[in-house]
Parts: sequence; structure tokens; C-alpha cells
Amino acid sequence: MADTIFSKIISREIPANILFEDDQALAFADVNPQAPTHFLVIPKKPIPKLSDATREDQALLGHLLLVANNVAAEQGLTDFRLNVNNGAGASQTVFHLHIHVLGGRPFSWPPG
Ligand code: DGP
Repeated sequence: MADTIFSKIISREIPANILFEDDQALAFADVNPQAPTHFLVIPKKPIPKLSDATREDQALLGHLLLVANNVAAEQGLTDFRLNVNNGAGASQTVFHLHIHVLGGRPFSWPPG
């Protein structure tokens, strides 16, 4: 997989406001926030998009959800939205799997 901007955030080649890190995952503030709180949770493993994940990634994917929940709680969020864009047609622009976590404002349904 080609290096993305997110691999450079993992390696600290480019700076980010990092909210959480462990051996498997990183959470950092989105540079273009769409809500008062907007952060991304990514695996350190460079999976380009959700549809590239396999059974081998099952525990990792569960871990990312728990990280999202824990960081949301740390940020004081009770109601929040998770979003995963899978593929260019779904507005994915960075091809390193990431979960958007947004909170701090009301959200409508369906999303745009
Ligand atoms: P997506 O459209 O789902 O691929 O979302 C990519 C998100 O990544 C987008 O909301 C903006 C964010 N982003 C892109 N480049 C950077 C960066 O260099 N730093 C940070 N913190 N976020 C970035």
C-alpha cells in the first residue's frame, strides 16, 4: 500500500493533535472539522479501506470502535456519530482506513 498522509502522522513525519495512541491504533483531531469535536481513529496497520479488511482484522476493528468510544467519552461526548467512508464514491479521500467521530452538535438523518 502506498504511503498516505496518515502513515506520516503515525510516524510523526507530519504533526497532528494526537488524542490517543496504543500499539494498534491512533486517534487525532481532524484537520477539517465538521463538528465542534471531530477526530479520526485509525489502525496502525495500513488497511486502505474497510472493504480491504479480513477476518484476520476482526479484533483490530473491534478495538478501533472501543478506542472511538473511549476517546469520545474523554472528550465529554455522550451523543456522537461514527462515520466510515469506503471508497471514492462514498467521499473517501485518504486511503488508510479511518473512523470519523463527530460530536458537539445535533445530527440529522439520513446523512448527506
Ligand atoms: P475521508 O474523506 O473519509 O477520507 O476523510 C479524510 C479526513 O482526513 C478529512 O476529514 C480530513 C482529514 N485529513 C486529511 N489530511 C489530514 C491531515 O494532514 N491531518 C489531519 N489531522 N487530518 C487530515
